[in-house]
Amino acid sequence: MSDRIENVLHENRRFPPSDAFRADARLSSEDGYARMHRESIEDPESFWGRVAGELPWIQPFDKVLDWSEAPRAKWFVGGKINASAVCLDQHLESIRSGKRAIVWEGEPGDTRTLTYTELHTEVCRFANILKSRGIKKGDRVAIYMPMIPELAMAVLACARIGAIHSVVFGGFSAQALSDRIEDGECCAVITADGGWRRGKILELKKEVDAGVAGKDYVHTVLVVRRTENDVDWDHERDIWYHEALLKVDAECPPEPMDSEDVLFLLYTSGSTGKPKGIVHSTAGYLVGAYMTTQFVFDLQDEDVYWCTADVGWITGHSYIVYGPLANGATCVMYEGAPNTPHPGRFWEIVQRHEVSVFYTAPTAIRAFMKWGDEHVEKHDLSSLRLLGTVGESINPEAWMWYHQKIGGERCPIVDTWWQTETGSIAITPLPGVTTTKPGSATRPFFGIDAAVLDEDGNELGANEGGLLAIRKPWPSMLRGIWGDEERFRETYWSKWPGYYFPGDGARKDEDGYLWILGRVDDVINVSGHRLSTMEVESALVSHESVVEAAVVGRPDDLTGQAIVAFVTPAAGISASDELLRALSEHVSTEIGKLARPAEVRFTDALPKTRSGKIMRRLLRDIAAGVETVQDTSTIEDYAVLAKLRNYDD
Ligand code: 7RM
Repeated sequence: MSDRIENVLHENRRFPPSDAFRADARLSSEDGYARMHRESIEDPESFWGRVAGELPWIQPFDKVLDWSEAPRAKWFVGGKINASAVCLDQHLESIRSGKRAIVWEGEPGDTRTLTYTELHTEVCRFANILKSRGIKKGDRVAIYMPMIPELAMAVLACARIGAIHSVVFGGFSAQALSDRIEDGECCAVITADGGWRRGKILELKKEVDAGVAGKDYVHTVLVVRRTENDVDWDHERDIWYHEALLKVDAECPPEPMDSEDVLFLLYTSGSTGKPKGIVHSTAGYLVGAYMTTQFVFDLQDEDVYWCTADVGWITGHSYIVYGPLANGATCVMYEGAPNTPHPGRFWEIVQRHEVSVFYTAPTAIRAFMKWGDEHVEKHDLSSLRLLGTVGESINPEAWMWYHQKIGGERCPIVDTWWQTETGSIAITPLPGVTTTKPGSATRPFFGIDAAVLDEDGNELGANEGGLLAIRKPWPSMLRGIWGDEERFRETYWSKWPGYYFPGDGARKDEDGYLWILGRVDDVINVSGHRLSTMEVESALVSHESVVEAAVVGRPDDLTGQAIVAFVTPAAGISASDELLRALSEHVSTEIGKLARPAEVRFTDALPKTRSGKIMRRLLRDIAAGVETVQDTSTIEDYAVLAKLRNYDD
């Protein structure tokens, strides 16, 4: 049987960067990109050695790459560096010392601004609190916090003393937190009394109390006061941050860390069973985050940069904390929901802080489309000059809306493909160079040798859908799965010898542009035709009556699998047989009869992870009518699941 994924969607629109954008861009010529990319692949040691040389080293490295123990890469061997010093100390002696590092807005409307000098001081004091509790280099510290400045400080304070941080998204349950604390054997948890979400208090301390119950090895719970709700207190274990602050000074030299020392763990849910603690190194990770931030977001000193992700997700690690701060950028950080107190909250923030670079997820863009253009049009978005997306393929309809309504048709859009495992952006347009095509993440970043292969490792031809592969090591690649070497090798390195397997399907078009087809576990096989769920979804969403769609396969005696589509109709449109027929017809014209759903289920919401990814595995079980055995701990809204399950009732 063929393992190819059929290519069904065609997109002919092209968007070259404007002359105005190119005039000031860091990189503005195709030749420049081609030359740099070629060097990064052919001579990675000199390329990355030069980039790494821009960071402040405590002790220089003597070798750029050691791949002799593949898949265990060692980058910048022999060097010593500290991530918090890269993000903070290096700016103190420059014109950036008084520059705003973090411009924060709480959901209730309170604000706080920290300059690089101020953030440095806060991080040093924070680090001294950790030290005063005996926390030291190599210890694991769980961080479970709302999106407040202290979250960034906690991350950087751990990095400063060489403790390994493990950020757990503040919306996760006590159980999810408990599993992650246990897997990493964390000795401390940094949290807050609560955080604001949609006008309500998320009681984080309560979850922590449940999550650490019975774990004697957790000797410290450090609590930041945010929402002032009542909390239970263990006088041995718990300490208030604001009280501890009074007892420490602001002098804390950064711990010299070996390039390959672990900087952090971050858990991702695997396709089965227990979440994987992805391990990232210090220097390689920083070099990746630093360089991608600079080139993908074309960062200039005047920019006000806003990434809307949560720090509990890799996007927040790389593009709220490490990447932007290593570059001395001004970063906006927002605590709350995008529609609190009104659906225009994000645009109000863009206007107020004159955001120039804005990075969000397709799922958020589709929500804005659904809420209506009037909430966008009320605000002045003329400060924006560059837009980005991440998390899943962006359907061309959402891309065009983003381009027109948010970007005012003047901002390039960078559709960035990457993973927790890649550490930093791997496939992306460069905004001053790349002519974009809506829905394509375009071309590999420097150092990324991306190819589309079949199961046997043969490279496929133009427009043949297959498996995405990365054929060379890159600095910010994962260094392992915490405590599970076997799973690390099996999951990522066993498909083809020496090549990294990300688990995504892709095709390369005639211009060498990459189109990500979604997770290969999500591919549907109808009568021997392998279809990407993403493409069928994209066809559905291109119908005017649809805002969102998720497509899965259910077993079918005749065709192997049959397509089931879960569809959210646009505002004011209700489910009807007529709509059903119209959608079937639409998919038929867009893709072909073959891709017509056997069943369409209308729903007002889809089950998603907290980072906005549709949980197709759950939908697959629902479509097949079986009880789910999947890990549901990362689901955003259980009510959605319950509703879908009771569909037939
Ligand atoms: C950053 C992040 C990784 C998975 C990845 C893909 C999907 C991410 C895009 C995308 C198409 C994109 N890390 N993905 N970005 N698919 N186009 N621009 O999302 O570890 O949480 O997820 O997300 O399937 O493998 S993650």
